[in-house]
Amino acid sequence: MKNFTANSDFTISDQSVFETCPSNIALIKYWGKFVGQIPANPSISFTLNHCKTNTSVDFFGNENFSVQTFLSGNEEKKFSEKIEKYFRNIEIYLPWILKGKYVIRTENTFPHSSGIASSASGFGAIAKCLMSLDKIFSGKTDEDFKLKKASFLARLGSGSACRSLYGGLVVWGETPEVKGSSDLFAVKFPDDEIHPVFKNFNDWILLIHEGEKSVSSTIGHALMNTNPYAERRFQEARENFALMKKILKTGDLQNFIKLTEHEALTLHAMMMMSDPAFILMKSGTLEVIRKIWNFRQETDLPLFFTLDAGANVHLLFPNNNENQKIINFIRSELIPHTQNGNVVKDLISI
Ligand code: 2P0
Repeated sequence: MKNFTANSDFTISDQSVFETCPSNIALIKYWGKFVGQIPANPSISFTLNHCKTNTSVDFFGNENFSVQTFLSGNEEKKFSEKIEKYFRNIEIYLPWILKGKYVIRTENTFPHSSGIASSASGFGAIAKCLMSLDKIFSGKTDEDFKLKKASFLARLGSGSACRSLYGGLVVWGETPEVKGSSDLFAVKFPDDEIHPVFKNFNDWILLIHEGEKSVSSTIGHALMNTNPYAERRFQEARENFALMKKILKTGDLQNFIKLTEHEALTLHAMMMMSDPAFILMKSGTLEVIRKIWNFRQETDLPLFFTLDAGANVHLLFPNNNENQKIINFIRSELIPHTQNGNVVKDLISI
């Protein structure tokens, strides 16, 4: 952490910066953390192509510290309070951060209150804006360092956000499987360790439930502290990470499907084993999973799912010319389980 602390060698001025940051979906899940936003196990995620947050920051230097935030043009006082607290927490890393007034305008490219997590792309975009300001104020121009520090700062806002900065497959959490990996920031998973079959995938997000979920991820993570299965889960996640690395290299799609679905179901099993227990899946989530399994059994076609901490289902299938049957099936059998017929069609390309 010492590396990212900064001295007070800076000159502030009024500035405006703009940054965009994508969302990500984990294949090996982060669920459970230690003090200081340290993950209990390594995770790996696909970066999405279309689901992004666009953020502009107007900084007025030498005014009293305050934060005003607008989401899609509407003032969000709760966001402002959260960001103000976040800025106070990271002052040792950006010593100029409390020396001005901020007007932050942010919007997501995915529908508002769709139930798609915006904290990853949101904190990713803010951290990028902060590092752009830091570059101006401190005169430090090392782009690699700037990216790494943006990931480090994004993590302190929301853990999964640190995986949104690089594109492609991204790893967060120290593991002997990935050189340079760290609990403090994410790193890119090497492109030459990824078989071509995984380099062009569809991720269609079925909006089973739109709107806020009943239990936040932060509370969900905290409940792992008393979950009797937590240690076993953290150990299994490490084993699964090693297995995933092999699968990514060899292009073993069958085992990729099996492991990705297992991770998603384990995440939700952990929620059910928490005290108090909670369930974020809806009946539509379960119906979709049942139908996907039947479809695969009948057709042998590579349609599978992963889940975030919510009811929506991420449908994963290779992006090639042979998937018309899969698309027809999604249209006729799966979309009817969405709340309002909405699907966010995203892509993963590496
Ligand atoms: C992940 N999730 O790996 C896991 C799997 C959701 C399901 O990280 O408390 O918003 O801000 O660190 O990162 C969602 O939790 O939680 C999450 P905080 P975060 O993507």
